[in-house]
Amino acid sequence: MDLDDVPHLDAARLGKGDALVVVDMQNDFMPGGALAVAGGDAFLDRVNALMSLFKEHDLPVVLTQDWHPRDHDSFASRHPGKRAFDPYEAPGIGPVLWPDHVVQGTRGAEFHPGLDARLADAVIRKGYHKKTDSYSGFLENDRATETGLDGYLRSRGAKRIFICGLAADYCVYYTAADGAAKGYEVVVLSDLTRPVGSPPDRMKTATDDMLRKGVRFLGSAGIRRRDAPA
Ligand code: VGL
Ligand code: ZN
Repeated sequence: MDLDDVPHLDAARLGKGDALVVVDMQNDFMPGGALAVAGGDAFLDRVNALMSLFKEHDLPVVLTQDWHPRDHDSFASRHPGKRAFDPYEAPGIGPVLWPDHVVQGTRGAEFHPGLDARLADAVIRKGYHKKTDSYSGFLENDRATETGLDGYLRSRGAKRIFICGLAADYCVYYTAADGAAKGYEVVVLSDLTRPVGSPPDRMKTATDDMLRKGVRFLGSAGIRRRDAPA
């Protein structure tokens, strides 16, 4: 199923135990970037407003930051004869290879200047082990190595996490699926994310899997303040 066709919640009222996770809103994933996601910069203001709203409620706001060494094994440039977006499967790498992106210390790895990163309580970096990718904000692609996000959210008392950011069919998808597997109530903000779209059916498969795993979907306009009238 496509993200637009998925059944959505009507609304969600913010309260104790809620947290916001903003995934990989970095220059390289924005239009013009090394691994550009179409429309990736179209909802920065909404994300800023949402971060402010969570802060007002004293609820945790976490950013994830994809953060690769310059010779990361997920880069097609490391594999002779391969090109970006070519299919490739190896332990911790795949299902496709990527253009070089979010290399540590480069401008492409920085958060988009339109994202107000001052509003975040914590930044969790991921993808820094050369031989293993990390799509999920929780677990690397070996499906075992923790990033620390779960520990952070748990120690802040989070029970329900709202997820937005890039990209819908990779890092948002895996973060949502892993969050659900770890026992969080997971709500993906479907208007505040966009897919890479490679391979082409990727978003459909990802959406079906999120549904199977109990992830729920909401438009960000459905988020209600704690004290809003019913
Ligand atoms: C991502 C592909 C490679 C993402 C990161 O943020 O979704 N996708 N690295
Ligand atoms: Zn990456």
